[in-house]
Amino acid sequence: MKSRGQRSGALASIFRDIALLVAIAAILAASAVWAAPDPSSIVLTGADRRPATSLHGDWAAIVDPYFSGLFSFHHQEREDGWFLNRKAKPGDTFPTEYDFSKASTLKVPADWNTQRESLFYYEGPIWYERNFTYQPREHKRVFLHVGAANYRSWFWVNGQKVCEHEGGYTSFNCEITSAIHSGNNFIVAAVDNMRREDGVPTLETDWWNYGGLTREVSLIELPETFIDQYDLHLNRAAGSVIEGWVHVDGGKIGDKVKVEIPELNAEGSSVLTAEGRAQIHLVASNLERWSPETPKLYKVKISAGQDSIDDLIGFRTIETRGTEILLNGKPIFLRGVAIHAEAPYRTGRANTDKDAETLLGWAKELGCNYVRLAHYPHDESMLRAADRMGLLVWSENPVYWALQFDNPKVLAKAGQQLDEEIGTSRNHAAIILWSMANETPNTPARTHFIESLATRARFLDSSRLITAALLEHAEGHTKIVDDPLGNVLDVIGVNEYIGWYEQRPEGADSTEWRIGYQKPLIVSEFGGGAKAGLHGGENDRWTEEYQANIYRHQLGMLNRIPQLRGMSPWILMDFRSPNRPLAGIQDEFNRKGLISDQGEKKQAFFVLQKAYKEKTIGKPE
Ligand code: GCB
Repeated sequence: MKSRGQRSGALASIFRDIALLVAIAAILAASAVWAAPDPSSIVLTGADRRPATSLHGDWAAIVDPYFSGLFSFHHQEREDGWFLNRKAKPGDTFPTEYDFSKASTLKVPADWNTQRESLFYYEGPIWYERNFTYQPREHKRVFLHVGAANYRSWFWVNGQKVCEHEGGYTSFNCEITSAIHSGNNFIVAAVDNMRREDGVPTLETDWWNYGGLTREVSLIELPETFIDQYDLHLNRAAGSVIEGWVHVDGGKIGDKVKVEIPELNAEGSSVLTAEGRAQIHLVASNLERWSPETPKLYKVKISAGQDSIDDLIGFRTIETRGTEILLNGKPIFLRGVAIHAEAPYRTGRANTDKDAETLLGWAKELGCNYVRLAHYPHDESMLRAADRMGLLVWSENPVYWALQFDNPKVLAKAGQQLDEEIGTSRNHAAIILWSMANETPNTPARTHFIESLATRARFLDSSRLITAALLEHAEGHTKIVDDPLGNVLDVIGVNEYIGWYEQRPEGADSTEWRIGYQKPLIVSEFGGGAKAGLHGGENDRWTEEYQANIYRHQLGMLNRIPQLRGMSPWILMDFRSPNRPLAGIQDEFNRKGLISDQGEKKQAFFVLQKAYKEKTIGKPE
């Protein structure tokens, strides 16, 4: 007979095996949801580093609220919608109701809402068309690169459908090799920004639903076999080892792949496995690590067969130890601010280098070393600027508020957007946190849904930390963070609005916090609204004084949370939201910005700036 000790040992091992099987099943289940990616569009890492033909400029545009360009009068999808004929050909026997050559134009890349007054509130489909000339070359494949199209989009080249996409904040690439020809070509796109119950995000959000081809659209030419994705990062344990992989689309087993960092005289090469992937390992002694103080980027050349790409990559490590966040092995406090992709001064969707430099420049001026890019993946230009300027980034999947968490199709959509987010941005040193969600309701279906996403994110990228912005609840003067989702996170994010949606700002003074997890905590949102230039007493809502008062009391309270490792108050700049109609004050802007949409700094900006610059907030590093 076995002793108690042996029995419990055997039982423990059975439980370990079961736990392992459950974990494997969870991973398989999570991957199964994404097992069949849409073959018509692919994800490219470093797409902005590829030579490209930009299709920016004026596109003919037809507003089609009933979507009759895509659906017949019995609401059947048309294979070759009326719009594709563009205009009546001689001998046509049917009336042609649409003619792009007579239509007015919209700028691309841009949202349509801020281009035409009649489109300000528009939610629905708009058709775009553009002519271009092209000279395809032999043995080359051509891809239509779409930086983002909100929310669903369909594309045809010379009347041939090339792809369909769902998700408004990630880039994708449609192969158009067989549709494009030499000389004059035309492209037709339908973009529909109608909110959907089964969308990601869904019907309710607190930001403007900017529609259109909101980010760069271009043509990228690639060799027949080409590097589609790669991941290069610093090994956590061995300081001078850069590891990762390169994937080659169409590559054959045994094909050679090389990665070089000329400045470091470092080189690594390897061969493709049957999955078209080569593992990379290279020793880079004398490597200067990327950090907010020294945002060093290296030119990295990746080559495989006929293809090569030069990227600019920084190398650093990020991990947690107990309740610490360690950047390059050293504890760091994240002095941050949240940012929406709202364009400074002109409003609308932010999508230029200048927008990124203005927004992140303000964050630097505030004394930040970190920004939360809410609530969806931002434009590549923002991530490049964060890499250059030395700002750590929280990047977020648009799993916002109450999605249909029990709908497997919605999980697949969130998963696809996560794949695109990680696939395109995985080499940005700036990104340290993948955020799975924001303020989701605590239900078993929700927890299961986000757990699957977290499993997927870790499977795709084990070098970064997983987080989410949770909700808190209160017992008397104690705020409690015990959402079960915390179990699957590396870093706990929590949003709270003491002084705005509840209590007076002074309420923070008597508030204690009980965090149910021994993990680093980031207060991912707090704040309150103020109209720039509106002054009054500390107790007068909407004044700059009231907002500044919230910040003063919040800072005192936050400093009393022992495991606080960062904060990103809501928000750097005022942003448009249809939920904010208060006339004369909000005028459809969420006014919680520290800076107005016209660049005016409010008093709270200086309160936070002082705390950040003098490091009176957070644990000394
Ligand atoms: C939140 C949301 C954010 C809103 C903000 C607000 O909790 O995460 O998207 O904009 O509050 O201003 O109420």
